[in-house]
Amino acid sequence: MKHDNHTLDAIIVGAGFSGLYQLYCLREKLNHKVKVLEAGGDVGGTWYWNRYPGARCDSESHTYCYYFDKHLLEEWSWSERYPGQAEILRYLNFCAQKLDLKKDIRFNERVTEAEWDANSQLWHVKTQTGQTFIARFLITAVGCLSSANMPDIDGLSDFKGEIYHTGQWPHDTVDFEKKTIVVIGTGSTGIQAIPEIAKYAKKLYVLQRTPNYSVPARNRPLSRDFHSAFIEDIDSWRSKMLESRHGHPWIAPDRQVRKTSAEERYRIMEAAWEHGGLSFRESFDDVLLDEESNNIMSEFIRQKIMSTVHNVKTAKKLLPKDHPFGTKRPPIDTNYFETYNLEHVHLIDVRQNPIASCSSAGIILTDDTKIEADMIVFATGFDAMTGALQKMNIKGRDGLKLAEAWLAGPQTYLGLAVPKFPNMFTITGPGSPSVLTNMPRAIEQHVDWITDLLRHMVQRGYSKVEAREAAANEWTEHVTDVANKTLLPKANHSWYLGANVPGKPRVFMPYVFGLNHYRNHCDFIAVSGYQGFLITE
Ligand code: N01
Repeated sequence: MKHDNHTLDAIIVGAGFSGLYQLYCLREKLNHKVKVLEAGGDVGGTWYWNRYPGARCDSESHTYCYYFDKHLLEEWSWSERYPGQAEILRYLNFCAQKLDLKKDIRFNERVTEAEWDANSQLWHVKTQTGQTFIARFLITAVGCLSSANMPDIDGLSDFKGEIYHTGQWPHDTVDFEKKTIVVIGTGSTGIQAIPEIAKYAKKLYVLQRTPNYSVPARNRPLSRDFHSAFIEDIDSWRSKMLESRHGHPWIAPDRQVRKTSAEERYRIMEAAWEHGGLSFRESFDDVLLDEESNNIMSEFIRQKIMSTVHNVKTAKKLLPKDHPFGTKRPPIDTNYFETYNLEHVHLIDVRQNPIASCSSAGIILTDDTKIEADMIVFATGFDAMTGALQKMNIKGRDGLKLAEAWLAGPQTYLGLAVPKFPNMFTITGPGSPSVLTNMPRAIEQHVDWITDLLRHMVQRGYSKVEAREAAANEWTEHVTDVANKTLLPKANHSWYLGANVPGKPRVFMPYVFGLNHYRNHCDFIAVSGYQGFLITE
């Protein structure tokens, strides 16, 4: 594409898994002039920010990595079944160095504004440092869970102790020793952090609003033999992941909970529980489709909680009852429920007795109970899927703000593009399978697809592409329809629905039909000449 020396072919926002791979593809395959703008001080995305104790991925290590380059797979060997935060950061640095990516990344450049200029047909992107970058394409690679959700608690600024949000964890060591600590939130993050913080705290209060299902991770070290066997078999691992709904290397067998005898299903669930990890949910294929089947599996987990936690009152408080298993992102844990057997760990139900305010000394509950603390840790999640995109103040055609366009919920075509926002792509955007999958598989698919579309445009001399409104409307309706065929929208407080953020429209955002079906559909759209897009000179 032709432009002056200052104009880039593309600006990519974010240097996590998606931004790094998109940079590599555009630079190496299309010879594009590209800059990545990254708010953080280094590569890593979610793994740069989420440094809280216990932070670890729930996809298995040898699947939670790039598969596009055999050398990267061969040269990096993972040390544990699930990769810890620090190891993932080392891995992404290794990839960035091998592929020489950092030279095209501007760190500490938080995007504050991006505007489409109809005259020049270019994006003008401004950052917090006052710089402006100009490019033909704007590609967001900001992750789905990167805008922290901080509850608005009356008097929080009066608190004299330390305050942390798990998603914005400091780089310096946080010292828990001899301290009384409050953790708010029992999602995947809280469930990982609580056992680690409990190891050091003098006293730990867990403020739980919604009890959660959690399955043991059964993390363990991996041997060199594991790595060699994996390398021998990479193609088979890859094809299993690509054939599956979630991008993990397992496929739910054609087996339904309800149609399996009580004895047999107990045996299956017990074996899956012992094996540990997210595949527990895939022991049957009707868990998210059939309420009665789901209830049987949910009850199995409730019994595990009752038999793990010694104090019956505490155990009962931990039983998830207000949503079916798997309808909120299922956490996997290491000694989460066991932690409540420690004498210095106290569970407080803030659904029954909500947080009223904060004082200089700690948290005050509605019944006037005062919890004095040295530190409050917010494990309260994210303004998921749309938060980080909207924070960038993106303006499309005729000055339309993305926040206005999405007032009633995100409207996208394939989760990849938004009508009235020409030449903009949203990697793992709302309306794509993203958070319901093993993310690197979803990311590679999106990046490959965007790269192919840009190649298609270069080859034909086109310079502008925009999703058609009718196609986006139809896709967004389809996303809602397929979600409604499952139990997933039944979780009242789920971030999948935006229900965790006050005032956010209640719309089921990820695409539940499966990464395998989604990929086929995207491929079909490409071979049909990019149906649903208006591509022009
Ligand atoms: O966030 P969450 P998260 N007062 O939204 C509670 C991924 N992830 O950071 O359920 C009191 O799930 C809230 O209560 P409720 C993964 O996709 C992956 O834990 O809304 N409590 C909930 O308990 C995950 O799903 C990994 O009633 C308040 C908690 O805070 C996603 O990130 C590890 C509150 C928030 O849970 C987000 O997980 C970690 C308030 N005002 C995360 N506001 C792995 O790969 C919120 N809460 C393993």
